[in-house]
Amino acid sequence: MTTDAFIGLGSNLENPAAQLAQAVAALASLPDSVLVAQSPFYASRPVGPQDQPDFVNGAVWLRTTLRPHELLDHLQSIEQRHGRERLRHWGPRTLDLDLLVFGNQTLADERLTVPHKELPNRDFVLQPLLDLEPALALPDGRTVKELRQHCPDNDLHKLPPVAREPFTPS
Ligand code: A4P
Ligand code: MG
Repeated sequence: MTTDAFIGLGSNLENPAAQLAQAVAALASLPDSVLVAQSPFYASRPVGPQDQPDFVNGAVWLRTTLRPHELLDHLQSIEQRHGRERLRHWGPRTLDLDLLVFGNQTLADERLTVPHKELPNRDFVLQPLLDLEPALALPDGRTVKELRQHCPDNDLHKLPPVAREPFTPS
């Protein structure tokens, strides 16, 4: 079965926009998946600890026959290849890949909560989703558009386009 999956990308270390561009290339080459579209990238103030650099955020739309936990495995292995270290909750990171929406599925187990639990509170997630698919709705019927109107403002700034990095398998 083919599912439309939306993935959030975030980075605030070691040239964040380049981290995201490389991650988009890695996502585009995942098995059993095609990249439908990528959003613009945005600069945003950190949510959580304030003693860390601003973030760059974006999102991609994948059409995939992977199952959700298989997709999460791939996201985590891409994070690892980007030197991701899990040091502090909501702290700085070279690359964070979150599975935001997986078709109309709702999942909650020890590894995976979908839709992502913070999605309604984060303009840096909702705005790229709106850019990708203005009609997107969550399984409970709430639209991303209405969530975006009610979520806290995090001073988003759209960044100029970054050239897609060639993907080099490691
Ligand atoms: N996990 C559960 N559900 C999911 C999902 N839908 N997608 C589990 C991905 N992972 C999911 O994640 C911890 C565990 O969440 C994983 O092992 C996975 O099994 P993590 O990325 O290792 O750890 P974390 O940073 O402690 O938590 P989390 O929840 O990923 O942090 P967030 O919510 O991503 O927040 N400010 C701005 N402006 N922009 C940002 O991108 N990001 C964060 C991190 C904080 N502030 C930010 C930003
Ligand atoms: Mg994460």
